[in-house]
Amino acid sequence: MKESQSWRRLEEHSREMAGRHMRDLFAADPHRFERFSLKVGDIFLDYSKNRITQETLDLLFALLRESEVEQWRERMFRGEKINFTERRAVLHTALRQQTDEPVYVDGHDVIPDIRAVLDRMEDFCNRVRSGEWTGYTGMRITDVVNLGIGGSDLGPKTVTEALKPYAHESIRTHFVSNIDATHIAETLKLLDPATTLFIVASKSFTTEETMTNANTARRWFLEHGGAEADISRHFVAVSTNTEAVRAFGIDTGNMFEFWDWVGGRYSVWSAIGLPVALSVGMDRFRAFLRGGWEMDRHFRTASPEHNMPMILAMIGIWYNNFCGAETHAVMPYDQYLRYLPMHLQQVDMESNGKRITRDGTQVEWHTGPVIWGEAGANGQHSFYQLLHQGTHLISADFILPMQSHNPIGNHHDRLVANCIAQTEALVLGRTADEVRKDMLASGCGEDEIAALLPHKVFPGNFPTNSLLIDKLTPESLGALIALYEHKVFVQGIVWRVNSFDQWGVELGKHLTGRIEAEIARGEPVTSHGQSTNGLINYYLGHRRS
Ligand code: G6Q
Repeated sequence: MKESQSWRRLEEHSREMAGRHMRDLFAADPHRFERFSLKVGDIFLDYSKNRITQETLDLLFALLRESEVEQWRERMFRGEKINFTERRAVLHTALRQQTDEPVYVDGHDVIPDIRAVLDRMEDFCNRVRSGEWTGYTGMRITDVVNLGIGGSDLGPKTVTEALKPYAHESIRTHFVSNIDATHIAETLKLLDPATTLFIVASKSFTTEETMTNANTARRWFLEHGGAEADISRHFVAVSTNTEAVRAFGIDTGNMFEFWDWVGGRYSVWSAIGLPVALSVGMDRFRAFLRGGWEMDRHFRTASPEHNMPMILAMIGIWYNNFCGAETHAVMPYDQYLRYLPMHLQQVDMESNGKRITRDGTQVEWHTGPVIWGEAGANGQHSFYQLLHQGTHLISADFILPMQSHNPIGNHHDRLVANCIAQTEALVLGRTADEVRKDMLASGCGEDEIAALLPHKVFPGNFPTNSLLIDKLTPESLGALIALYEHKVFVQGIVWRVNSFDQWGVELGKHLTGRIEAEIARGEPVTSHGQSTNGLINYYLGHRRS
C-alpha cells in the first residue's frame, strides 16, 4: 500500500502541509465552514477545524477508492464472510434493517429470525415493565442486573445510561462486569432478590468473569429467600449457546438468541440490548435500531465526499498515518454520554488494533490509534492542559447536543460555551503578540512579561471535529453509534486488517487457566519465568491475613 500512488502523494502532501496553520487556512477561505461541514439526520458535523485542504481530502478519497472501501462495504451488508479468520459474516447492520429485503447467511435469510427475537423481547419487556411478570413473592421487578463483560456490557451500559431520561420510573438497571467480587458485592447490597431480575449476557456463555458472577448471583438469590423453582422468574439469558444456557440451569424459554455473525462489540443492536429495552421500552429500542439503520442507509448510498463515516475515517487516517498522531480523543459534552468513550474504545481498538493484513503479512503502517476521552467539561479541569500545550498531536471529536434533557437555568448555554470555546482555543491557540497585549493591558511590567510570556503562549493548530446533535434521543444515539462503527470499518479496510476478530481477547480468556489451577493448589511454583513465579509465590504467601 505504501507504494501506491495515493499513499505517496499523501506523504508528499503532509510535508507541504506541515508548516501551515489552520488560522491561515481559515483566513484564506471565508467559506471553509460551509465547505467542510455536513448534516445527516440529527447529526451536524463540522470538520473545518482540521489540518486539511480540499487537496488533502481529494488525496484521502483517492486512497479510499484505491482501497476498494465501497466494494468491501457491499460485501459486509450482503453477508459475505468478511471476518475470514473466524469464517463469519458481519451483520450487525441486518439487526437494525428496517426493510424486509432478505440478507442471506449460508443461503438462509436471517431477517425473519431477527424479527422473531425482537418480538419475543417485546413481549418479555412489556410483561416486566407493566408488572405482569413478577418475582417469586408476587412483587413486580424493580431492578435489572446485566451480568456480562466486554461487548456484552459496554454497549448496553453506554446506551442505557445515554437514554436514562426515557427510563422506566420504577426499574433501575445495573451492570456488573468485573470478576473482582467488589463489583457484584456492592451491587447486591442494594438489591432485594424478590424484585431483582438477572440477565446473564454472554455470546459464548463460557466467559469466566460472567459465569463467575452469574454463579455468585444465583447463590445469593438462593441464600436470600429464593428457591430453585423460582430461578426461571429471576434469571434470563442472552446468548448464542443454547446448550450452555440449559446446563447453567436457565430455562431456554427465557433465553434470547443472537448469532455468531454478530460481533460482541457490535451486539448492542441484538438481544444483548435487552437491558436497554427493559429500561426504555421496546418502542424506543426499535427507534434506536431505526437511527442506526438511517446511518447505514447514508453510509451505503452517499458518495465518499458526502459520506460522514468515510469523512471521519479518512481524516483519522490523515493524522494517524501522515501527521504522526497516535491517539484520538472523544469528548462528549453530555453527562448521559459519559460511557461513550469507553464503548468507542472497544469498538475502535478491539477492531483495528491489529498488525497483520488480510494477506497474512505484517503491516508497514500504523493501524488503530489509542482512543480515550471523558465527558466535558470535566476533562477541561484535568488533562486538556496536555492538549493545549503538550507536545503530542492529538485529534479529538467534540460531541454536543443542542437541547438538554435537563434545561435548568443557564447550565446548557454554559456547557455549550465551554465546548465551543475549547475547539476555538485548540485551533487558534494564543500568539506571543496576543499574550503580550493582554499582559500590558492588565498592567504587567516588562520583566514580568519576559518571564511569563512563553508559558502563556498556545501554539494552536490542534484538530477537532464537532458533532452537534439536535437532541440525544434513541434515534440520534443509534445514528451516532452506527456512525462510529462505520468509521472504524472504513479505516480497517484501508489498513487492510480484519476488524472483526479479536485474538488478543481470546488470549486473555485462555491465559489465566494455568495460573488459576496453580493458585488453587496452593504450592509454591517454579514452572514460569522468575518474575511470574515470584509474583504467584508472593500472592500465595500473602493472601490470608
Ligand atoms: C467483543 C469481544 C469481547 C466479548 C467479551 C464477552 O467484540 O469479543 O469483548 O464481547 O469477551 O464475551 P461473551 O459475550 O462471549 O461472554
